[in-house]
Amino acid sequence: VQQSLTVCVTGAAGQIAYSFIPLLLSGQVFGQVKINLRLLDIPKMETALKGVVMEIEDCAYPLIGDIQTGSNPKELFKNCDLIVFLGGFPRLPGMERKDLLQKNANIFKEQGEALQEVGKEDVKCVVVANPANTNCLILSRYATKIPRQNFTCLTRLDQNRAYAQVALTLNKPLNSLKNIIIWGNHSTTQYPSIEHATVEGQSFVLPDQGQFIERIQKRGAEVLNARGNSSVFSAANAVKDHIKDWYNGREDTLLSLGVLSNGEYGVQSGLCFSYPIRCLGAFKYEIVGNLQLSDFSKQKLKVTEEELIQEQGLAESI
Ligand code: NAX
Repeated sequence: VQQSLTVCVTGAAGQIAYSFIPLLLSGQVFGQVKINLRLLDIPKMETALKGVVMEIEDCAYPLIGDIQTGSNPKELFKNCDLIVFLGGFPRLPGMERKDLLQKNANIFKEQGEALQEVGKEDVKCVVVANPANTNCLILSRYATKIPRQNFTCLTRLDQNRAYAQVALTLNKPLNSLKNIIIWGNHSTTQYPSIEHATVEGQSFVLPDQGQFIERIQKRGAEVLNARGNSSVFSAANAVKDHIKDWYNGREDTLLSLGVLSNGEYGVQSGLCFSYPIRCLGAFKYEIVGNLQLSDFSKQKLKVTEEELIQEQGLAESI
């Protein structure tokens, strides 16, 4: 059992960080482990970051260790055991996808270089900022001394959304469901699959699978339209679930994490692809590579893989 962990949160003055930090410091991610906190954001958010630190102090969390804030990843990534990448360039009105990809590729290039220079060789990374899969891939490219399995991106929010919708549709408790899988990109091409899923140990079908898939693919936009703002506490909650299960392991079900592909299921090696994952504890996992896929599923995997190949090409043209 760890006595203390050093955790950096990037985009720490942003919305998801504001919901995630309390989960981390109240012991909901690592249990009763002391947390040294590193908060990174851009220089213009320096005052806002100070405000976040004041609120952390005012919570009087017993688990808080030391806190450092700043805008230089080379200072803040030092000695970190885990880095949660929430910081990114937002999509502004009129901005093309290509521009967004390249802006973020630049940020993740710089942060990857910082990791390579000052990072611990066993640091674990969770990329949340969009385009999450491709940002994760770029990060790993520039931090070659860190093992590739230490890089993950978040598709747990999509997984949680899929579980919730299936539970509501079948009118069954959430904990009776297992092995719903998110394949591919955290985008509208993702493939939320019930092909290997069970309810109370039995496989099942949905009344309208097409509608289910589309609902999960577009859930982010559905929340945005209703709230006038993107998903925040559900995203923070998913970051908590992702790290907690990756750290502790999970025996009872397959999980979905974006990880660097070694060619499993014919996906281009090197892409950051959301796969069925078995979390083994102590931040170890394996990609479950031997599930039988229907032709329908194979075709869905191709679509999302092609989008990731395209994103990779755009990001590389920086
Ligand atoms: P916010 O815009 O509230 O916060 C982002 C923060 O990042 C800001 O404080 C900004 O100043 C900071 N930032 C920008 N450039 C930076 C840099 N180079 N270094 C450090 N910090 C930097 O966004 P928020 O709602 O918190 O969302 C964070 C990210 O999560 C966004 O990219 C968003 O698209 C992504 N999401 C990903 C999800 C997923 O499932 N993978 C779901 C939720 C969310 O949409």
